[in-house]
Amino acid sequence: MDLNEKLLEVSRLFRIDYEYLGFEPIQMGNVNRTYKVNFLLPEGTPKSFLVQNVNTYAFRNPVGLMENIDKVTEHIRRKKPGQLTLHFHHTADRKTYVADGSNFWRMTNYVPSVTYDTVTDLQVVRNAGAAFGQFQMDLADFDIHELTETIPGFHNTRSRYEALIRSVEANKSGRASQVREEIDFLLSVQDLACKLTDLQRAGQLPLRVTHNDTKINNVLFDPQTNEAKIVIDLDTVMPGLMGHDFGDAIRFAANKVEEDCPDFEKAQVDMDVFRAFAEGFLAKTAAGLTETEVDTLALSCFVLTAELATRFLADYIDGDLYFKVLSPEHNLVRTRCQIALAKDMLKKMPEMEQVVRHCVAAAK
Ligand code: GN1
Ligand code: MG
Repeated sequence: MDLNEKLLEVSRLFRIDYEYLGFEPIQMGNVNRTYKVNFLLPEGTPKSFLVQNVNTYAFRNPVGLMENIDKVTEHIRRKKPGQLTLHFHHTADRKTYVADGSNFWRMTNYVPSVTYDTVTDLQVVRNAGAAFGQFQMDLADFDIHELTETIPGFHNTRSRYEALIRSVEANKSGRASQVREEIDFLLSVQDLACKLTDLQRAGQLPLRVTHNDTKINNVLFDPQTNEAKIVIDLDTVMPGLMGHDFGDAIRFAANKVEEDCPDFEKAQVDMDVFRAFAEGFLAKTAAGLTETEVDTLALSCFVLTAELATRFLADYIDGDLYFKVLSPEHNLVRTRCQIALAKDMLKKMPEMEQVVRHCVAAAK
């Protein structure tokens, strides 16, 4: 069966019975394959949906993942009758997926929109902050025990360090000796980088429902107004910390260069972007934050950046097994870029903390 026939078959299983017009591949994320499937309504109006083929190598528990997503999206949808929300279609037997041996399919509504990989427009950044903050608030009353931890220890920084140390000892690729400087730096900041994990373990930071992949290109914007329409890519929705979502968003959006920039010395926090994101995010969330969450929000940016550096570096030493690489040095370039950004964050920490405090005061 060719892809065209397959997408039609999958659409029918999701009970879309309109006249099928065909499909277009869509560039979205680095993990799953996405297609826009086009139909014609009886009155002659075109209507599209998104069909995704989930990468089950990256996501080992796709059924658990879809159960998480289904619960979360339905929770949000119930709160917003009549409003645009992300919606996963169900099969006749109420499943949000179609598994056919090697492939794992799902279908959502199609939302005409634009996304941004890098942003300089501060209003767009502020809107993205508000969208991720609103996502948090929409799920503030959701019971975390209903969610499966589909990637165990995803943001457990202590475990990420243990994994790095194991990779260095195993040295599968023989590359460990070339990256001594990077290993040493990351080890030197280990306790600071593990602060959120340690506070959570000590019961001082609450577990919440978090998105866990808050890159700005996971927000869909209205092409005319640049208002944020919805948050997408819920593959890593799991119990987590407020700082995971704030920190990862800043790590990505507020970096002056892209996360794999070879000119890694240029990696720095853009404080205007930091402030704009914090304003948007905290306007939505500040009222519900604990004091310790507020106190560690700026630090969380450093934590998430250092944590990702350990993941990139471990993967480099393992021989590039997890992250897709475009060149043999790609994971090393990413590591160095994250380390440079983490160092800049340490310098700017007092300023970042001040901005957070200011935004929290303004939101109350
Ligand atoms: C991965 O696949 P993508 O681009 O959505 C990774 C994130 C990292 C990110 C770095 C499931 O996200 O944790 O921050 O790469 N996702 C997973 O670019 O490991
Ligand atoms: Mg993702």
